[in-house]
Amino acid sequence: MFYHFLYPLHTSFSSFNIFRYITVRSIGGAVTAFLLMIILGPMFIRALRRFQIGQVVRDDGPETHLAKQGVPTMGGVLILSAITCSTLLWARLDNPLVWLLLFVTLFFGMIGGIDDLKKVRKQNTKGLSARGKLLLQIGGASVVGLFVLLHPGFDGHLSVPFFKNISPDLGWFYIVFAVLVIVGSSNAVNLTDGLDGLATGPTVISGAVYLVFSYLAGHAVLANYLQIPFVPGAGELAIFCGAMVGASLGFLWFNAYPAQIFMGDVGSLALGGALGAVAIIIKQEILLAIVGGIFVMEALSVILQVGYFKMTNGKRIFLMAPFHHHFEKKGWHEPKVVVRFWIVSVILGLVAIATLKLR
Ligand code: 57M
Repeated sequence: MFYHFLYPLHTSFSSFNIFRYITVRSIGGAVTAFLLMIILGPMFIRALRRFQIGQVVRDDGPETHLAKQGVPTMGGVLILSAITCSTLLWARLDNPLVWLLLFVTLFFGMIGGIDDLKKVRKQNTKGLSARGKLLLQIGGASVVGLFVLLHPGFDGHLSVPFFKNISPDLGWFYIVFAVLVIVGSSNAVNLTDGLDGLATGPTVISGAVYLVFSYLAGHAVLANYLQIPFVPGAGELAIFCGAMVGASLGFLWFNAYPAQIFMGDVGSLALGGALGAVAIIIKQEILLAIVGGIFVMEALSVILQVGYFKMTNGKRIFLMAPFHHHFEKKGWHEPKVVVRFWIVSVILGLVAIATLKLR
């Protein structure tokens, strides 16, 4: 919005030129979203308490989690509001990629929100049916896959990190691939969101890395120089990513151990879906497995544990899945697990950035 209202004034006041720059607007988006979270957070937490929107904790988990019963949940509503307001303020609103990303994020948020409300209302841990949730997720993700294939200038080629000359063309199968990436990413973030700040930290890091990649993908000269796919208009997604980083950092303020609020499925499904969608739109799909390595490891730990559990009639690989519970069961203090996962996430983020030159 600022771009449309303030940038035209640059003819009278040259300093209004800054509203043209994606870098300035990305930082503006991050700071705005962060401030919205910090200012509205306490009020929002009080409102959740008043309306008794508190977490229902499973009784089969690590004992330390029983104390978390009733912690206000659905903080994702505030995260999504901050991301949306900030993106609408700082991004160019004539860019269809921005609208696509906002749509898919809010759609995934809606799925999570319905799930959360069902759990809170019924006061149990069963929300939407797994099948219903998956079908809705597939529907939302297909929109992105279709858009990418049908939009002029986009195609079904994949970028493979570290290999500039390998770019397989998936053709129409790209839609299925896009669905796998977006739905997988959404559910992986959801599985990771089981300790204070655990999902929020890697979301900040992944958002920051994709901010850089979106900026580069939208810049013809830099994309060509770095030999990454040039996606016209992708630069504006850097503003969305900035807003996601700012909102997640602002949320972490309250979600850090001991958490005063959880994001709920409304937050985790939406943030994961958004990361998957950015990866698809800017054609850096496989990179997500590196940047979001923590999410991948958490999801894999569940797949392996459940598979092995079924195959062996009740034997386990980990003390408990997802992976973070394994370390808790081993006696690591919760913040220790979380900070160590963040450290791994930072390193993976750096590796992802390094793929720009190592190819
Ligand atoms: C949801 N949600 C947390 C909060 C958050 C297939 C199976 C492995 C699925 C998995 C599962 O359901 N995972 C997804 C994870 C829950 O948090 C809420 O959910 C939102 C995110 N979706 O925002 O609203 C609990 O996580 C804790 N929490 C924090 N801090 C936070 O900032 O401490 C969350 C956010 C909260 C709180 O305690 O109540 C969750 O874990 O429920 N299932 C599991 O994760 C279960 N694993 C399991 O059953 N493993 C088995 C195998 C054979 C399937 C095994 O290894 O033996 C565990 N989950 C729990 N307890 N809570 C089992 C034990």
